[in-house]
Amino acid sequence: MQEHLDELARLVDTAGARVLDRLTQQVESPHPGTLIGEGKVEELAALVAATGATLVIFDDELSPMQGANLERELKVRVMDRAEVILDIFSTRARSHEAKLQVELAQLEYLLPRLRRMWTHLSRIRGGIGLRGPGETQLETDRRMIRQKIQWLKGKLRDVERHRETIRAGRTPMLSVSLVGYTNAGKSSILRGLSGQHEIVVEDRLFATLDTLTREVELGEGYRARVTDTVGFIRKLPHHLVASFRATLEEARSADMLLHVVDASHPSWEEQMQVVEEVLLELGLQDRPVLPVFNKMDQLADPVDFGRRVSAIYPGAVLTTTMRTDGLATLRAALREREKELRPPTWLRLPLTDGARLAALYRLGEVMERRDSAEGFDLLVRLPPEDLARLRHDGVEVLGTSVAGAPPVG
Ligand SMILES: Nc1nc2c(ncn2[C@@H]2O[C@H](COP(=O)(O)OP(=O)(O)O)[C@@H](O)[C@H]2O)c(=O)[nH]1
Ligand SMILES: [Mg+2]
Repeated sequence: MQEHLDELARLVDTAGARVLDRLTQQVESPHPGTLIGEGKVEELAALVAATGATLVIFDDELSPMQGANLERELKVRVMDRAEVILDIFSTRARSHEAKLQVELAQLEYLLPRLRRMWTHLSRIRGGIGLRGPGETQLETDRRMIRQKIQWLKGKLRDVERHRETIRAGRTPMLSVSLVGYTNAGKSSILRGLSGQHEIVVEDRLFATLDTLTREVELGEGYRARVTDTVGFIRKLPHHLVASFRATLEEARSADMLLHVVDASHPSWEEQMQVVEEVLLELGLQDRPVLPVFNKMDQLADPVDFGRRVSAIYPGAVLTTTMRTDGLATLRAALREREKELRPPTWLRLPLTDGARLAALYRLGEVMERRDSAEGFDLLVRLPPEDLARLRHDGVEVLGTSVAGAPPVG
């Protein structure tokens, strides 16, 4: 509970407000009109008066009606966690795409709360001579917002198509997407893997809103395409999840998701659960997931932690971005995954096909080579797409084998 409020306080800080005080209540059955009980509303009003607060933020979701009622009672602006998150997103969106997505989420959030927002507006303007909006005005506004929502959705579909085209044109290689709770270290991992120090890492919530993709070297000639995206958090507004679909499309097309977990966080288990729920909401629950426990340098007993976690998540990878070799385990795990996707295959090239022979060394890993009068026999690991192309071009495929000798036939 306190921890949820600590997290809310960090969100509020990120949004640029200062926390003056906190109030909690164990709500047995939420009050339909105000969420918290009558007595608690009075207590809250007194606290607002005593501290001179200009804003009250609820960790739990408020219905449009509850928000309006509370504002009337407290006479200050009232927000819920979702609105704070939306606010942060709106100030942090950089790319055209992120801006479209945030605006869509904001309008979807605004629509059922329009009347209340109008009240704000008239209060801010002093309210002198300004009547509240008439029903016709509200209806006009609603219609305009709906039109804008449709327009934004259309734009985002264009963005999605554009991304698809880019994806289709890329050289095929293992692709992985970093997902995880905000602040777990996703961007740090991409920075460490790619060696690109301009990637933004911050001890803040939601430093990253834009999808960023980098091709990284895994060692032994293996490479992967790694994508960093927006982090998840408890009670991420549904509108936001829905409107970030285009960005998260990258994750859908990835061969594998890397679920980055802050192992040093006291509630890492709850955070993992939140991430899994968001993945479910996005329809990504069936993607292969590799759990990556990061910030291992912060643990008092990393060996014990590793043992416990491997029992629950076999194959889990332990990392730290604070040491130069802290991502070696992750690189190795990704290489292994890539090898699984490329079973060793024996090919036979005619002796005259020197050009293709050179291409094979470039495209894949040549594990063994036997030259004979019949041609070059090669045991290679190749991306499935390249293998398919070779077959199509008439290259003789002798078979798939892990054993040393080429299958005779
Ligand atoms: N101690 C420690 N801190 C880390 C590690 N990885 C990232 N951090 C810090 O955690 C914070 C969030 O990192 P960031 O990569 O921006 O997280 P993201 O929100 O998941 O992208 C930053 O202050 C990082 O310096 C790690 O392995 N160990
Ligand atoms: Mg980040």
